[in-house]
Amino acid sequence: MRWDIFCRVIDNHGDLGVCWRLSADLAQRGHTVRLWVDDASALAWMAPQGCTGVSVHAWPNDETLQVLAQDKTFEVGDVVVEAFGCELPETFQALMAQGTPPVWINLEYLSAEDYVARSHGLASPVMSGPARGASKWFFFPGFTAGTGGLLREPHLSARQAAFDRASWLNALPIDKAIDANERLISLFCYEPTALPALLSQLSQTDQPTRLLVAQGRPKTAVVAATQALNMSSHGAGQLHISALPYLSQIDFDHLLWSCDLNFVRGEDSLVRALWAGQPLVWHLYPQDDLAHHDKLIAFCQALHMPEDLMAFHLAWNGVQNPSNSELPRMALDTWRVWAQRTQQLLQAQTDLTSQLLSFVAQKR
Ligand code: TRH
Repeated sequence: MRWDIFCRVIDNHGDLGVCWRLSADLAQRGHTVRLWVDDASALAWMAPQGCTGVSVHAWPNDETLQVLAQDKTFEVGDVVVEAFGCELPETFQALMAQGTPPVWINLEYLSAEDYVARSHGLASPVMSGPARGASKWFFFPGFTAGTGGLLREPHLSARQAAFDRASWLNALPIDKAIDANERLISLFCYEPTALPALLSQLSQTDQPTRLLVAQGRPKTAVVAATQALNMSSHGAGQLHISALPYLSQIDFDHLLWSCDLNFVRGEDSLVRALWAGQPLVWHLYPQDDLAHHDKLIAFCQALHMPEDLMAFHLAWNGVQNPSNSELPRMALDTWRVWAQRTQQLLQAQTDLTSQLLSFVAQKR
């Protein structure tokens, strides 16, 4: 089938990260995808190699849409995906109303909260605008049956089985080669108040530790935290801090597969860390109304997280007393058992793209 996927980059990289991953997954299954995005610049490092079957288009302005409307050869896709409620341009909606209406999907944000299973797959009639009377279908990713599932491309486990950790780490462009006896921790976060506590905890552990810091906000946050601690930006004691360049999504997976603990954030890197099967700590996208606290608790409970890992999550996300910047101790052995079990549990679930394809087949 032919797909039109619309994506607005709010801030950070997850909107585009998810839409690209979905587009590439569909294309690799033989579909043709047009990805319409207002700011595609992050694809330069996220997916430098592009993907056959995916064409990237600037978010269409009225002029472009007028041209498309006159272009007799232009056809709206069989499926239109409005990612994260990004509101399709009215003129495009008018094009959708001509001819056979496409299946209109609103792909929602990922959450483990109860409302997801209740809302997933429901139709919402379009009450106004040129597509009035059409139905928009709400598709909610999720961790449990009754939701739309999680993005997991078909060849992922084959890739993981073939991965050569040692040679990938050796080729990593960082300040100092990684030592075999170093514990590896990746850091992808916003600005957690507990970051200084993490750095000082890691500098005093009993094992040499390498913190691999992702480019962008994590790197800036680490510089600020080391200054606050009067610590060198390269770390101290048992801790050595290495800044990473922006990695492609493929290499970002390799980072997660190589580390003994992954600090991830937002939505897409959380799912990739779950597939990595290594201990993870999730930093939620902070929301003013603290809605992310409920989202976090629901996640910890839905995935039966060990108590101490949940306590670590609450501290890392500043739940309870945000001023508390202390962190509980890490228990990587028990956290790894949980991560492996959770990976197996979630891999048994039908992946999001497969569920989306059968959902669309019913609605066409
Ligand atoms: O960047 P994020 O914080 O995006 C967030 C979430 O999507 C959140 O749901 C949304 O509300 C908010 O944006 C607006 O975190 P996320 O979701 O993990 O997306 C990051 C993407 O960037 C992910 O696809 C991984 C990718 N990435 C790389 O490929 N290479 C890198 O070097 C880095 C740092 C990220």
